[in-house]
Amino acid sequence: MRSSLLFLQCLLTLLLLTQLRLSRCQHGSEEPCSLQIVVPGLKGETGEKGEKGAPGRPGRVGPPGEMGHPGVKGEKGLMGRHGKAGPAGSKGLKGDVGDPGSRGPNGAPGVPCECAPLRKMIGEMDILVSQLSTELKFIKSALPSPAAVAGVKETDSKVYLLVKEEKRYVDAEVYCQGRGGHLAMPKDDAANGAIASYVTQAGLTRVFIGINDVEREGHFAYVDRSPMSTFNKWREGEPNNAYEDEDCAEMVSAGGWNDVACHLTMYFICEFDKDGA
Ligand code: GN1
Ligand code: CA
Ligand code: CA
Repeated sequence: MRSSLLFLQCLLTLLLLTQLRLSRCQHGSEEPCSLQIVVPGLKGETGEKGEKGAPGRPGRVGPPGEMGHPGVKGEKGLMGRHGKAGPAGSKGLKGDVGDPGSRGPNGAPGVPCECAPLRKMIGEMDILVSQLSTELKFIKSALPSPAAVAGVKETDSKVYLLVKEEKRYVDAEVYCQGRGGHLAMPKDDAANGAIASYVTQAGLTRVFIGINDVEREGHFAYVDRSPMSTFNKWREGEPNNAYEDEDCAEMVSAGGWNDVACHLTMYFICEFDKDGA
């Protein structure tokens, strides 16, 4: 088997060499083409051992080793920096009252009292207190039916009270007298304007005022029986005693007056003198 293999190898080598020689002939060689057979010689003897080779390349990185034993504990480090300030704490309890201090030195001698100006001031304050008490009593008297009282309006000398209860003229005057006043009696432009603005601010269009000609037709007077002076605010064409039945008076929102029947019911305005007026 081995010798037949060797024979086959020799035959292949011979074929190869034959091919080579043929190809050289075809490429224009001056040698005449001839067939030469080349046969390999015998195997030589084993040579001497060569020198030691150069060191090889480093091997691949190995897997991580096992964890070592814990080392010896190190020394304590230095103190760290201060941390940030924390939130404020809750307020502490009040401390005990301290002991009284020792008595101070005597003050300088006083000057003789000038009592007259002080007495005068005290007298004036007494008057103010009494005025305030009167006003407070009045306000309190108006309180039992606060829903009906649309606040008060003041001038230098009067306090006006708008009463939002519909009453006939006589009942309205009774109501005002029961609180120490009368139906409003405008006796000059300032008073008439104050009452008119009060009515307008309240969003009303008409209120009874304290003027009538009940005693004598055509001769109007105030409800406290004081006569009417030249001042009046009758609207154009009034008083007209319409239906021969108009002996009382109303103020409309712009401040003008109109005579109306006394048996009508409507809101009204009371007036009160301020103390000393
Ligand atoms: C009113 O109701 P009539 O229009 O006739 C008013 C009178 C006025 C008159 C002026 C109850 O009368 O007092 O003079 O308008 N009567 C009532 O036009 O308001
Ligand atoms: Ca009349
Ligand atoms: Ca009228």
